[in-house]
Amino acid sequence: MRPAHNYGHPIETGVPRPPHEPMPWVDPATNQTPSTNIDTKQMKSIFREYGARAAGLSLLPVLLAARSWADGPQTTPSIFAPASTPANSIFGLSMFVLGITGAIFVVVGGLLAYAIIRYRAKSSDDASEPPQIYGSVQVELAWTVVPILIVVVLFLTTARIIFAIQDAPKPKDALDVTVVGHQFWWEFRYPTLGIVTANELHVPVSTPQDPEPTYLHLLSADVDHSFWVPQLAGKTDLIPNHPNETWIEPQHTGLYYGQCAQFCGVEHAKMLLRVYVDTPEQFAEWVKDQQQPGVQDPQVAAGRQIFETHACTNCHTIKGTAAGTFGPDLTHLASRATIAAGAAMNTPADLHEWIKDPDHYKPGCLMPAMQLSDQEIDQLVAYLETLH
Ligand code: HEC
Ligand SMILES: [Cu+2]
Repeated sequence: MRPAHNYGHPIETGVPRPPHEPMPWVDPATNQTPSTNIDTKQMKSIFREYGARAAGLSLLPVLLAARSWADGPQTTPSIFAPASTPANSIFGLSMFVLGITGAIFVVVGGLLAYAIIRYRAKSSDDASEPPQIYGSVQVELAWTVVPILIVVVLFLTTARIIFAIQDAPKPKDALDVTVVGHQFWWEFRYPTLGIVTANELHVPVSTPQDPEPTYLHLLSADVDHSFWVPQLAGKTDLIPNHPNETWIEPQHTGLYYGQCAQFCGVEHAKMLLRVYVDTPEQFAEWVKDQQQPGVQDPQVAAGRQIFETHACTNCHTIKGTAAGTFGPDLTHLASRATIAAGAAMNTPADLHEWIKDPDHYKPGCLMPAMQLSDQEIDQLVAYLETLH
């Protein structure tokens, strides 16, 4: 019998349980607990089955990190491929946190594996309990103080990055865009340029010679939404009556995908974002086009008339024709690649289907089917197609 400690009260160890106190799992015939020992063969097969998966999983962060070597936009956006200043800071922080938590994983997992293998049950064991040890000031201090220090370090680095992004001084020539979240689409207003558009944001690329970040003023027309373009910045919510700010500073041109990251209703998952990062020339040209009034092509007068004489005008703006604000501005609809916040492509066929039955692409969206004939819809589509 070896003495052990129970905070000063000696306890006996190595004593078999008294027979009058059978535990439910004790076999009454032998008065023994059934063996739960896993033999070496079983152990090997378990390792074979799960070991490879565990190894693969622990490699995951490394694989994901490797993706960041590919510059520029990705069709499946990843926070591990940052392409804008705030996203770069967040990526650096994530890697730091992954490094620390990865090291903890390796230490804890290693100790666990060591204990499992080194102290596994041997055939020579008598079924008695091993010596019980209670309390060790050193060990308890170590596993209290070390995690506290780790958490403090993680907290301070995270707070530093958050404040660095939030308090970044806004350069004078930064572009201002007001983003309004709607169920289930995005409105983009460029107050200094007099432009209103939807779902597809255009911003200029920012280079070291000519830094030009875009500051986004985030508002909501109805419920909570969240602006998230993973390669450009972290998520920021658009909250009714609580303006928020975020900014992006993309360093590579191209198309970046994002999406509303806050459940805002049935069609939340189809509230996609497209951010076009243009060269300064492309951007200037886009701005010039968007500042034009709506095209008035006499060849599609029939379609325009249908638009003007139906409720479309209550909800949509076409500069010079209608001034509704419930739905997206259609003045330059034809300049966009998609409709309905990325739910459908901007082709005549999809436009036709959309106007005929918006629920076909977005069940529960807030545009009603207008009960028009196919011929009327064709004329409408022909008109909308001219709105470059
Ligand atoms: C009750 C208001 C309402 C009426 C009436 C209405 N719409 Fe809409 N419309 C919307 C809303 C809201 C959206 C955005 C839907 C979404 O993406 O979830 C939309 C989206 C659209 C889009 C896609 C725009 C884009 O850039 O994504 C087109 C095109 C469109 N409407 C055309 C029409 C036409 C043509 C009519 C008349 C026949 C019409 N709408 C009538 C509210 C309306
Ligand atoms: Cu949303």
